[in-house]
Amino acid sequence: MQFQQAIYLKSQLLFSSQMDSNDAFNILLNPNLSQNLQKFTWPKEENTSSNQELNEPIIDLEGFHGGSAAETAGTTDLIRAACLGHGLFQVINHGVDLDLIKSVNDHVNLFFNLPKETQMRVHRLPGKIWGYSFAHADRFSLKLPWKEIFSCIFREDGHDSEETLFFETAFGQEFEKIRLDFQNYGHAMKKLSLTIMEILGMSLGVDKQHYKDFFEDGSSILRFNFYPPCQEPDQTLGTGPHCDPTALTILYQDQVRGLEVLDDGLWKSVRPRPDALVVSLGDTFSALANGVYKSCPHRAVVNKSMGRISMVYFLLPAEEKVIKPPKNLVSSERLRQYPDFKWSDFHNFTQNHYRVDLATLQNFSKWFISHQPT
Ligand SMILES: O=C(O)CCC(=O)C(=O)O
Repeated sequence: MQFQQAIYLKSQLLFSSQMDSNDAFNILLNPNLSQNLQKFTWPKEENTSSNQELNEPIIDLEGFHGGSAAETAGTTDLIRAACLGHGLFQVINHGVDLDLIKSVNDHVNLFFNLPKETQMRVHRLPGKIWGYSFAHADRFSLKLPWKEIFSCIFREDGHDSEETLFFETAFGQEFEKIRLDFQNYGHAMKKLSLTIMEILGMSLGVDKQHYKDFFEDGSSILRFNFYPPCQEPDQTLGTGPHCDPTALTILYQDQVRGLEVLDDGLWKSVRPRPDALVVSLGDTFSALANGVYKSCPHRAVVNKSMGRISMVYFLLPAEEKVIKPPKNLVSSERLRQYPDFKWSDFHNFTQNHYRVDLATLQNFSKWFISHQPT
């Protein structure tokens, strides 16, 4: 069967290049191919598509950037409507240099085309977020996603971080140009995400500085996904159904379709637009909005003939900041939906106790409350 062959080939590729370098990959190197096949197979109810396109708003940020009150009000209304529904919209004239996006996309493309042994120089180490991994094989035991991932953490002063040193050691001088582009991309995304935080604040009737100030000292993750073509795309998923545990996600996708959002009970495709960035809400923002806005349920499908790249920026609060909604979002009609918690608590839950899915925040809340000292 072709799907089996595809897995076999991928496994052989990994096997030939890094046999003993990473336990995480052993799962894929298991000689028992039927077991491997099973690990990439998702139940039918989780991978049916509707063949419909999502009707998300395309929001032009030019008026907001230019200070137009009328356009800002229009933008705020559109964003409120999207966030009361599925939680996703696209932005154009977002202020991120399109050449920079292209440059980062080129680096990412190049990386995913490197020989496996070069990629494996930066394979993700246990307990770290950054680095290269295949199929999240170190964290997931069943229903593996059909993708390769390269992640980095973005910090404003990232030059001397452990992670930068790790990449520099692996790639040498050549990494400098890439590091600079990643750094500039991270800056631009952070700036855009703080702008969106202003608009989200206004859309919820909260002081426009409220969420912006909250995230000012936060860090961010850049995740680059590569979805190889798959001979049996209907049996697997590139990224399983989930809501991001983080606060806000800004995604650039190449022109190959794959991102889908659960809307009215149907998985609908988010059409790639060359100049647009896709923005979606995560669980942490939902908690900060006392559940008035929900996080966006999404996933990525794969296809038979074309590889796909997505570049995902996740905005996070500072580790120890307490996540709680502003007073005006809590009332006797709308009681607190989630407990006070810190990003470090939530992150620990998703890394060590729970595989992220569509109900992470609800399950975290229960777990967190039950683990509080009495
Ligand atoms: O690649 C995509 O379109 C979605 C990626 C995603 O949801 C993720 O990396 O968490």
